[in-house]
Amino acid sequence: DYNWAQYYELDDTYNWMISLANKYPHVVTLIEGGKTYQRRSILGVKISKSLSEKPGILLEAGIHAREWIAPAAATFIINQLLTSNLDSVKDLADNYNWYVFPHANPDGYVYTHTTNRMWRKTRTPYGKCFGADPNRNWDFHWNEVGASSDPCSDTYAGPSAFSEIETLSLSNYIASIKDKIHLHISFHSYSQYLLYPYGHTADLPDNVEDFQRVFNASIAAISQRYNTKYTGGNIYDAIYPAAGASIDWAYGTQGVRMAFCYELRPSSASVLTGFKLPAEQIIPASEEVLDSITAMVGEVKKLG
Ligand code: 0X9
Ligand code: ZN
Repeated sequence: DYNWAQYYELDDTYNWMISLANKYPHVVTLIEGGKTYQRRSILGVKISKSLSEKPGILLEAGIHAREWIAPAAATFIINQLLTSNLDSVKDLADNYNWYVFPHANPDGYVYTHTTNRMWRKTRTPYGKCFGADPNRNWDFHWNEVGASSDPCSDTYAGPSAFSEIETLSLSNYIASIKDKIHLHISFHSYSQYLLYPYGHTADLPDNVEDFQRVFNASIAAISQRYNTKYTGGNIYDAIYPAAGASIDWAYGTQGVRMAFCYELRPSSASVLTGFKLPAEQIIPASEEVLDSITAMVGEVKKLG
């Protein structure tokens, strides 16, 4: 049975999501963030415990194919929202509508299983190379900084903003529900950072004091359980300039006032091992990020 002691292939997780929709028909709805270049579905679940309108939280993971802990943590959170008996988790499930896409880059993820574990991008052919970086492809200050115009680069921004059908169609889905979304969360790995806009400029978002308050509560909460230290801040200063990321687009163009990117475990490693978080750490890494999101949602709620 599906569990969090191992990493799964795309179809295993999609079949598990389909089984959830069958098991919890009044709570789980399958949603589709569009199709990929290779015609796979970008499958998501909406978790909604009643028909009344509630604030929405959007969680996308797996934009980068090799960051396997990201989709694993997203499915862990889906499962907890549906099965946990803890009051703190039940409150999250009862009081919010969740829109979760564990695999924002399915073609890339399949490729990391079949051919190249270190693949990052989409699989769109561009001359003799493949793929654009789907976290440099969103239409907000696209390709201004921290991205490449070389199709063979791992940070290739693509020939134009939203050139990738994956980012175009997922962005269209998000745009269709933007007024309901109070918080957008993106899961990546690795480095143990929590990041907020912007990536294209050192200028801070106009509500940076709110961001910093939510950030502080979120990184305090993530260390409680296993003493795991996260740092971060605005992306430009905390890691590096990078334009065209999903959370910057959500914040900068959709009016989503709270948008964060988690760079999950491990803290640091060589690129060869950093993306290969041992499967025994899926559960602790996911538990602590759910602790953090619980605190994050509580702080966001206080903002009104
Ligand atoms: O470079 C990236 O896209 C992310 N790091 S990763 O090692 N997972 O590739 C950082 C993205 C954060 N950027 C913004 N939120 N703007
Ligand atoms: Zn990433």
